[in-house]
Amino acid sequence: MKLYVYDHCPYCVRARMPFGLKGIDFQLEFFLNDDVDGPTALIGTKMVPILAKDDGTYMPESLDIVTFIDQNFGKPLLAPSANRPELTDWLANAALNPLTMPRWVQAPLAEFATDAGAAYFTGKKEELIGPFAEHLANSAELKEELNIKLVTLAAIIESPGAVNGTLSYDDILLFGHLRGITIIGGLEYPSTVRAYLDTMSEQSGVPLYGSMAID
Ligand SMILES: N[C@@H](CCC(=O)N[C@@H](CS)C(=O)NCC(=O)O)C(=O)O
Repeated sequence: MKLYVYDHCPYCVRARMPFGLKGIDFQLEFFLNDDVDGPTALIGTKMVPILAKDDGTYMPESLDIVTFIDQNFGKPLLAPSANRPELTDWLANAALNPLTMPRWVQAPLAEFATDAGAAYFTGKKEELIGPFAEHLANSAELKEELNIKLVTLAAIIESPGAVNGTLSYDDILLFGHLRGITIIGGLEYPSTVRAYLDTMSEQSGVPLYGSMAID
């Protein structure tokens, strides 16, 4: 099987996770961010993640891919979401984009390997969140706000390998979005959040950004 992704894409992290968690062989393929024809040829629109199945068909939608892999390859691992309001609220209010987007595009990620790939991302995302330069200039304040949110998150995480204590769809949602913040240099991680990131990365095989982090 092949999974088509962008490295930075939180939905793609979701789709990558069950392969690592279950030790299933797959090939990771990266589209350039401005490649419209590649994904469109597979699923009729420019969207990732896309799973190329062994039967020759293509599956979009991150959570459909997660369920397909979890249910059809070995014993299912993932418990249903516990629908914890504190976690739902945290994810809904995390507002990570002004910190992450201007940094992802400066990092050596496969989807930004060409100037056109990076320019496409910057143009499209600045329409959504405003000029990257302004967010970068406002980094100290944004990081201070995120540091406070990470303290709130620490109280929600029940164990380093599972936000609810047992691996579940909530880990797919949480690590999917949280992994991206490791591109931000100089954050203060509460030990519970640091341990969760490290453990989930190791178990899912989705690397953190580590030395790529940008202050
Ligand atoms: N509901 C979709 C959302 C996927 C999604 O929004 N992917 C983004 C990348 S993070 C995308 O491909 N957007 C089109 C683009 O970047 O041009 C899923 O869960 O798979």
